[in-house]
Amino acid sequence: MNAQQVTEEIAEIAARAEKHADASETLDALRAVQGEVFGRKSRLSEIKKSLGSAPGDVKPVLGKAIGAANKRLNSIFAHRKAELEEQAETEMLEAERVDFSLPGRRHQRGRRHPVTRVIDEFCEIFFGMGYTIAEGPEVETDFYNFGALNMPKNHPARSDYDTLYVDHGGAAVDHGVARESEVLLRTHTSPVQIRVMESLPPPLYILAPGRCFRQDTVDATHFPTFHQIEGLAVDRGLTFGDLAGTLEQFTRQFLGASAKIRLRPDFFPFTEPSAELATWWEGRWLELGGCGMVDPAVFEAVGLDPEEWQGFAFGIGVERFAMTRYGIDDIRHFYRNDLRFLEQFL
Ligand code: FA5
Repeated sequence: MNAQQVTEEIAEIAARAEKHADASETLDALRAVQGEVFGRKSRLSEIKKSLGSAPGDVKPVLGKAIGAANKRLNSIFAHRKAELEEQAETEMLEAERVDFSLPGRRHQRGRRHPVTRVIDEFCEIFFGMGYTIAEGPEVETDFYNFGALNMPKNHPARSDYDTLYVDHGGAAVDHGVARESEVLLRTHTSPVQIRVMESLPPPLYILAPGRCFRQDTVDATHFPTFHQIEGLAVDRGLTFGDLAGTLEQFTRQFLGASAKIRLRPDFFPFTEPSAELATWWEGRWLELGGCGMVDPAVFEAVGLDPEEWQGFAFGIGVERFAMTRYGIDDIRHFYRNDLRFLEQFL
């Protein structure tokens, strides 16, 4: 082994490594160069390994050369590493710079759906008359939707409601004949009357807004999902006059002082007498819902004495009411999710 030659080679390796280190543009590239120079299979490692078997006079010379090269290379790599780290940090700060002078991005503000808005305003007026809100489930049982409302099985009035039944596996069988499920989507908000009277003692003044479902064919005034607002008052000595006065007061507040209501005899199994509520709007009468005095059979179903308590109830179609209020000609507009329609309601 020629000490002179190897010393020169070590100096060359160091000079080449310095060039490559300086040319490295990233920390990864620098690490790769470092690996090549100091790696186990590198020429420098080979020389280091051969040091053990080198002749006695060559050993100190080579040892010194290797030590010097190591020192030089370590300082070169450390220096370049510091430079690249600083550069990376500067780039990151630049990329993440926040420009405080940029105008902010505005949040798009939503607004209440006209149906929600009518319900809110409706409730507001009745709060003023001392009413509170009650709620019931949208998936009901036959008992609450029909039975307790004086519509036993096979009652002809049931056919007025195109009911959607819920199939949850166990088909009911009556005298060998399969019949509809006991579970259904409520066809009106009237079952809430029963739930309230079962759980709270009178006097009661409650309002129950909510979604109802019927298998109705879609047209300008029918939709399979729609909303009703139920009202129920139970107290001593209530009369039909109280019902008429309440509805008139409400309509005036909602539609204006000149608004007129019309109550015409109607039939609902759960009220007696019953009436159809209509309002005068742009030259014609519009039917809004039904109402009447709570039928004694309903009081009996919930364990209230009909001699002691009287009551009135009403159920109003929210979409139809909103159509009257805003001059909307087709119920389908409410559910098309067309912003051009919805944005007209502040
Ligand atoms: C009832 O549902 C009774 N529960 C109302 C009632 C309550 C009477 C309390 C007496 C005492 P009716 O089936 O007429 O009644 O429905 C009431 C209103 O709901 C209708 O006038 C209408 O405004 C609305 N309505 C009914 N079906 C639909 C439908 N498919 N789409 C939109 N609105 C509907």
